[in-house]
Amino acid sequence: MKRQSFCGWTAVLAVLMIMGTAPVRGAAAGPVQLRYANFPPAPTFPCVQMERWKTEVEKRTSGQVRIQTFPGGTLLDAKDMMDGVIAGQADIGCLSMAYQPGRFVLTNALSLPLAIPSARVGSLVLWDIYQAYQPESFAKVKVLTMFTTAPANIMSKTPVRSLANLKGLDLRASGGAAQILTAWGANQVGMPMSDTPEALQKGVVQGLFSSLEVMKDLKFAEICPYITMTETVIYPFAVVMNLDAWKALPEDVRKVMDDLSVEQAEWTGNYMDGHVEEAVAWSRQHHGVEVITLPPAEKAKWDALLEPITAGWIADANAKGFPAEAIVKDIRHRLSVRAGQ
Ligand code: DTR
Repeated sequence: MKRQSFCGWTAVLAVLMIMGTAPVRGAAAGPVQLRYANFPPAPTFPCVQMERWKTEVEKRTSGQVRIQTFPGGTLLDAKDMMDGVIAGQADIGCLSMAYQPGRFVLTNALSLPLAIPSARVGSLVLWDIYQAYQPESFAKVKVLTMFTTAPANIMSKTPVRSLANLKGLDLRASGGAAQILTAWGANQVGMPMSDTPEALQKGVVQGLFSSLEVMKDLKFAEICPYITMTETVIYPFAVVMNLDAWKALPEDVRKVMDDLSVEQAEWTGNYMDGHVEEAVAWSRQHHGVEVITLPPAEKAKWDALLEPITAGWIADANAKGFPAEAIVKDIRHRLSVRAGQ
């Protein structure tokens, strides 16, 4: 018994000595390390905004936090992003809500054909709506920011000058944008943006429906010599953090991240809007891309085909228990407010 008690006390002493030297996370142990997962390639705007956020957080926390970024799906891919962050496979993740339309019903309302004029306005209204309604779909994470693309346009291998040119054309899109292609008579092919370069090269699709910066960032100008301006719909994104990782952060670090939320939304919107202009100019200059503007009478036909989409979303969202008409009315109001700022 005595021998046992001596051994027992020795073990306790050893543990206490080790504990006494073990670093306390976030205190004497040096910076908190956070892993930030993203799904598209590094040159694309979701990753450009990720690097800007990393720089600002590391600067504003005076080095208390170090963020390791993982572009290109190297830590989590597009469809696993939300569940991967909830499970702690990454501390932070950037996700395109269009890839899971049934999961993000409320915030995907921003993908309705509401004539959102720019990524800046879309990003600020998306953040306003998230703050106002706090959707249940984000209850298991901390939302660090949200932003949108610039309005989507058609990028194609063959010219699209009319609905007749669009009929049956295989075009890549996702979420609300996919519904719009279907309404116009195209054949929408759903896939994450990260899968689109291969689909274009293999001829699985004849183009895509998205914001135009990818003409440069993913070099689609080399494959799609035509752009048809529709300026119809944006795609919404969210940057989310694992809740345990969030709660483990020092209070002053959490304040830095909270204060960055709407600033990052606006920064990303402004970046996107400016980069789209650059990408279109680059595509025309370096690849002779033709930008097609639809005559007003033709554009009116396209717009008329979209009218049932918003009514359809309202019916679906009402059935799921959302105050759908009030949400759409609120979005329209906030669009007019943010557009005027
Ligand atoms: N096309 C939408 C959004 C999007 C627009 N540009 C990029 C660049 C990288 C990833 C996504 C996007 C989408 O596929 O989500």
